Amino acid sequence: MPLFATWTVRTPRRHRLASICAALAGALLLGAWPAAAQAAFFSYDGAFVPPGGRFLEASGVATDDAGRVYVADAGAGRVHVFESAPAGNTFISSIGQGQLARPSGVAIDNRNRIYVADAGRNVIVQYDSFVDGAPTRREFGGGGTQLGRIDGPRLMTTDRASRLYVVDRPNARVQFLRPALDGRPVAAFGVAEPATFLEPEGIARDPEGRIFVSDDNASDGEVRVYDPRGALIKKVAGPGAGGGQVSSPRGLVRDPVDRLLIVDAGNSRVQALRSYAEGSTFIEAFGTRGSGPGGFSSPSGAAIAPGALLYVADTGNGRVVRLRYDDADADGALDARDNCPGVANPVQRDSDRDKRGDECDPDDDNDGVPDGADRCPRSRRGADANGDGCGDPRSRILFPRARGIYAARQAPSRVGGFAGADDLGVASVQVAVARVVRGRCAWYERGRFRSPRACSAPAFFAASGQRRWAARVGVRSRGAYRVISRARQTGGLLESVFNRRNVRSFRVR
Ligand SMILES: [Ca+2]
Ligand SMILES: [Ca+2]
Ligand SMILES: [Ca+2]
Ligand SMILES: [Ca+2]
Repeated sequence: MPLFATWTVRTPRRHRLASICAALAGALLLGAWPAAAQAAFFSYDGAFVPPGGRFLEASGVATDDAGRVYVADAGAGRVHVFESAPAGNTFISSIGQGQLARPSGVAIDNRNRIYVADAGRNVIVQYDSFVDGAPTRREFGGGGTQLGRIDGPRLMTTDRASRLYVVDRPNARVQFLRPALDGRPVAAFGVAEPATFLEPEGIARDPEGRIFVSDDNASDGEVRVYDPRGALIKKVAGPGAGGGQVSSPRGLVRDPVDRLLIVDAGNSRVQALRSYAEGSTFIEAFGTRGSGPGGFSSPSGAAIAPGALLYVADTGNGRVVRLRYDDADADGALDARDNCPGVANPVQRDSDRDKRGDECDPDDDNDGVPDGADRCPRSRRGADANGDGCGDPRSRILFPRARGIYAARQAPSRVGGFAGADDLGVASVQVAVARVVRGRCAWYERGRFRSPRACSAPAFFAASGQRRWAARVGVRSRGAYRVISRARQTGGLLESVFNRRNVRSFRVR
């Protein structure tokens, strides 16, 4: 019985939410967030099998951009593809039937090309698509010890340049290949030295190019890390059953925050270690020997997917197990990257992009008006004269055109434009039109231009429309004219700043 095994039985989401809310309510009373660290790092989230009821020998697992899961079934001689969905993983299709002998590993590159390690034929097979009966795109490798030959490919990984890193177990080495160049080898390095590292199986690579390799041995299994040129840096996990110790380690996965997830087959569990930069120290283990939820039997490959999911080939139980990890609030965002840990906010919306999710941010739009008092809590455009958190109303004149000169016959009969008032919206728009005579303004009221008076006292009348507005004016005489517009915000605030946007002059001659 492993010392650090944890049992977590899946709780219905409704109950999880209720308990999160209860925890939050309690935490708010105490003035603190619930401690995410108290929750289990891993939790069981289901399991799936292909048509036929079980995997004959599930080995490597990979996922693509869309979260689809590819499972190499060495016993069935094909790769099964499954859809990813919150409710579970439904079977889509199979690849390589009649072509693959014993597919051991599978990897997907950043263009969703599929690479299958066929341990039965000592080749890597590349496919373009997961569609049923997809044609073989290309094969490379072939048995042998020379560079570019592979005697018994196991698990694989890719990098952003679409290089493929293959564990060549009988040759106790890792090879880098370039599928784009017909699988031309880039380099290889041996893993056997120092001694006892003779059964390499799993591989993972971090963004700095460091390569993690597992040694699938029950008594002296380890996980080692190598530099990008294949020089051994150190051992990150040694033999044993304690936290951070391994027995027959197989699949390795690097997660988005550089943690290492290890399929610790001999101990029937998975483990999480902190990033290399944090010393690769032990975080938590999950699993025990068995076939129920939380049980594993001789697991092998693994892969992560969007939604804080980890898929593990539970080989002896003929299934693939889906775990949720580092997601105490069950919102599908890894808590290490969750912008509101402790609250389920799957959308992770962060209106002001300050890295605090709206659900955790007391001022979502960062305008200094707290959400509770902010009438536009998630928007703020321009000045805010009355401090309600909403941008002030603004109107803009589109026609007549600025400094336009019109013949008397074509004098404008309408003025119009646009208006906006943040999320509260525009209630109405008013306009004032004057004929300018020797520095005084004859304002247009009730269908005609009145006697000249001060230009500083415009006579506004209602335009029709809101966001798009227009008004009729009866301009007939030659002369200089001025148009002013102002918008009223829903709730009352009237536009009070006048400039070239909302004040226009034109001339009729
Ligand atoms: Ca989360
Ligand atoms: Ca969250
Ligand atoms: Ca924010
Ligand atoms: Ca605000």
